[in-house]
Amino acid sequence: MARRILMVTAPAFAGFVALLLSTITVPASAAAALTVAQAISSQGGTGSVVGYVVGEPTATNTVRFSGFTGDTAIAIADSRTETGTSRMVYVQVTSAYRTSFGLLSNPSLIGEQITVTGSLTAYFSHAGLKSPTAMSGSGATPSPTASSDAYYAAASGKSGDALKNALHTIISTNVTTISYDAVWNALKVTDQDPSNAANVVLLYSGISRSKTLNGGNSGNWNREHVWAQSHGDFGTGNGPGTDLHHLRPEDVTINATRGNKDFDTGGSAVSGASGNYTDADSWEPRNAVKGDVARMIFYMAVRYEGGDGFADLEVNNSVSNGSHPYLGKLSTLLTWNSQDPPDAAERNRNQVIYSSYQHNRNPFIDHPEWVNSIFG
Ligand SMILES: [Ca+2]
Ligand SMILES: [Ca+2]
Repeated sequence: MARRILMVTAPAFAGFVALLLSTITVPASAAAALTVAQAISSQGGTGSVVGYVVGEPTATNTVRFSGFTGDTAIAIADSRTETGTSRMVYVQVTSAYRTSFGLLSNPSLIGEQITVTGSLTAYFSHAGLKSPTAMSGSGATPSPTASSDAYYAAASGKSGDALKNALHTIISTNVTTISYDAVWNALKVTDQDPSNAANVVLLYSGISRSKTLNGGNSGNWNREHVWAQSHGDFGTGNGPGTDLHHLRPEDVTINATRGNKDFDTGGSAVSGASGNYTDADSWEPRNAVKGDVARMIFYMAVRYEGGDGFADLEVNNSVSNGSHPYLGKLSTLLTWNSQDPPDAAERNRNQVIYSSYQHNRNPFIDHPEWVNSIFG
């Protein structure tokens, strides 16, 4: 049976895991689950704890948020964006649960809410839960609501321009920018192929290519600016030109073919990038990343408002924006956001950028419905 599972495709396997998780339930007789904060302050005895999977503990004060190394321990917290280890419970994942709950095997579990039952006792010399007798998950990452997620608290109840302004402040505060050179190594983490840790997945072409083939020659991959650099002329200094939320690995030749075109449907099939189309003034990415592209563009329009030495980037309905700080086509991008909602891989990428690099999030991956509130 295990061999058969390993042979099915990755999406089918994810679906199987989701189905598996959704069918494991805590016995009805179990007492109400503790929050993580309650479990930290009531160590001793047995109990159930509910929390979001945030990482893999490897030492008392060390939790990996990406690049997972094993299936034997996970960290859970009351907020899916938690990075402080003092607000986490470390959960021992015993052999019976590793296939479903180990992060090396299931990196897309990051952000998922789970319930675990076991001994509330120290693990890695840290507040913990060991020897689990039950572990269950919702099978899907719940979209955080503004009321439940501290990160978006200032956006609670807002819509339209007020929501845009609140999100701009949230995603521009306490941000770490990285250098253009550092982008190379970051992309090797954020865009790692889930089925081959030696490779990255190229955005438009979908090709899995060796991480070591980064560079500027034919056959290499390089750093594609999804919001084309010339639309606002922001260059490659720390800022929009190095913002990982819209930088993706792409084949050098495909990147050059996209150039600085706006996004829209139509044109001729692109050689070497199946499912992509282009004409003189626009680029249509493959279906699997249409929504990803739209949400990257909407992020950039909210993140950059002209107050930090860079142009105010905005989305419009043109496909002839040239060097203006605008990118189109708005109506098409709205459709793509709806057609291709965020999946586990896109959410995981957002989490990795947040926890390991920039410490800000793309709100439209967490809340795709905010796209229409602001831009619809
Ligand atoms: Ca997608
Ligand atoms: Ca803007």
